[in-house]
Amino acid sequence: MSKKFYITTPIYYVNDKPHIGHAYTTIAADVLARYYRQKNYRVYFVTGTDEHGAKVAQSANAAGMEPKAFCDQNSALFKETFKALNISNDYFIRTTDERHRVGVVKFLSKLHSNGDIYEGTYEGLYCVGCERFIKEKELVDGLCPDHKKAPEKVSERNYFFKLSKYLPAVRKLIEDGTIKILPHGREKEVLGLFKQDLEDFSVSRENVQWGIPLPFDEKQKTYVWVDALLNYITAIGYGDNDAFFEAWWPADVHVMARDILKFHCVYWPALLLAAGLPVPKVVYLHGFFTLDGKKMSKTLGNVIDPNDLVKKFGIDATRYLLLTQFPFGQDGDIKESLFAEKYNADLANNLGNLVSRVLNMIEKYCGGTVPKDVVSPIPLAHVGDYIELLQFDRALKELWEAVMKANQIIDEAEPWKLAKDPGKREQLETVLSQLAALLLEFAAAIEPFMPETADIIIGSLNEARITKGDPLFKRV
Ligand code: ME8
Repeated sequence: MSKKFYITTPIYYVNDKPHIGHAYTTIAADVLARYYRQKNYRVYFVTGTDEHGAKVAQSANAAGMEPKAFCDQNSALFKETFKALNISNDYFIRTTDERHRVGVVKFLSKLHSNGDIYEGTYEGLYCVGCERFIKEKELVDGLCPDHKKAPEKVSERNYFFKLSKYLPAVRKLIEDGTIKILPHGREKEVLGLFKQDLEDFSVSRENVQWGIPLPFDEKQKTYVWVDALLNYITAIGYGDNDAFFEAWWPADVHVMARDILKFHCVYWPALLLAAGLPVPKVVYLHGFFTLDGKKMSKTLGNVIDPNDLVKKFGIDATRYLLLTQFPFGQDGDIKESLFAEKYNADLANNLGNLVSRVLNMIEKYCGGTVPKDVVSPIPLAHVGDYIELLQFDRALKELWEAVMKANQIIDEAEPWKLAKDPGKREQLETVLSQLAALLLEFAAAIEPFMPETADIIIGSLNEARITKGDPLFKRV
């Protein structure tokens, strides 16, 4: 049987509608999922929405809505947006799903009966934006450095998870590579966390009503991060479908930005160990981007809705533009003003022209059929390796270099001149056949990134009679 590949994105908070940060991670995961399907892996790709907790409850309240109705509305927006971006997820999990609740209850009951959950009192600060307890010394001028808001003072009865008991084991799993933290460099950041004071953390909140009741104390609601992390197993049947769960767990890769590193690289493996479950194979932490140098935020009014990009540029171009802004593993800056320029240069001009030139010449000079069965003159040797390393920008760079070379081949060969000289027929047929072979290879390699474009190119070249067709990308 072919190999399995279970890939996840974070589940996103539904306190607001989706933005290009959510689109960015989900498109990247989609590229991997499509790539491994192409390689005949059995792929299961999960994304979804994180719906409980104080932040969502407060936003629902501000909107004058019941939390569940508010979640239904915003979760639907995420679903629609991912559809609009041609995301090929096999499953969309919502933490308000009944099957998720069943899994959470099973998991927490197990930890409780093993003695890994104990009752205590939390006194300290809580940042609703982060949905986490925050320490005095982390504050800058009394404010959470990420959310620029003063945290709430809380004093409440909580249940705690014995994180301390599992820390040495988690650390060892990271050090010996059982859990791979990628890209290289982030691993150091994670191991650095173990040198700080990592304390047992709360698995419940007493003062937050919007959540899953603890099975052993119904007055307490499951802490939103514990609820959320468990999505990775409930989505594949932990709690309601053992066989399916066994077939897919552990995750082959959890993809996310580095903002949620601690939860995924420390808390999550520790929780799994406590439940006697295998740990994920890879946690990939990509960079966090700013928009024109500023943090994307509602207050600044600079949040970009991915649906607006799709309306302006189309689906594949949106996917391309987001992934080519900066190297995937690094932090970066997105400049909205450069989108149109890059679209016109790379897509409308370079790729669009190449495809239309080749199809047009095959129609005009070869009666609409590729005359010869030849190999592509430009190898695309590393694209697959780059994708496997999540170096999407490098994969796309290699592909676009091939496009530019192909355009150069046309300029140098001048097929329109060859066509006028019967003695040069052989040469004309060879060059046009090579270009057709290149386009087919290019289309297969671009499929994970730009599935519709790949289909159009392959479809055009497989027509009984090839014609120039419509432009792939209209200039904007
Ligand atoms: O953290 N740059 O949800 P969230 C890059 N519900 N990626 C970005 C980004 C940016 N500027 N902004 C958002 C949560 N992202 C929790 C997760 S998982 C068990 C629970 C992406 O809605 C990136 O993937 O705040 C980041 O990790 C995620 O959105 C945070 O989404």
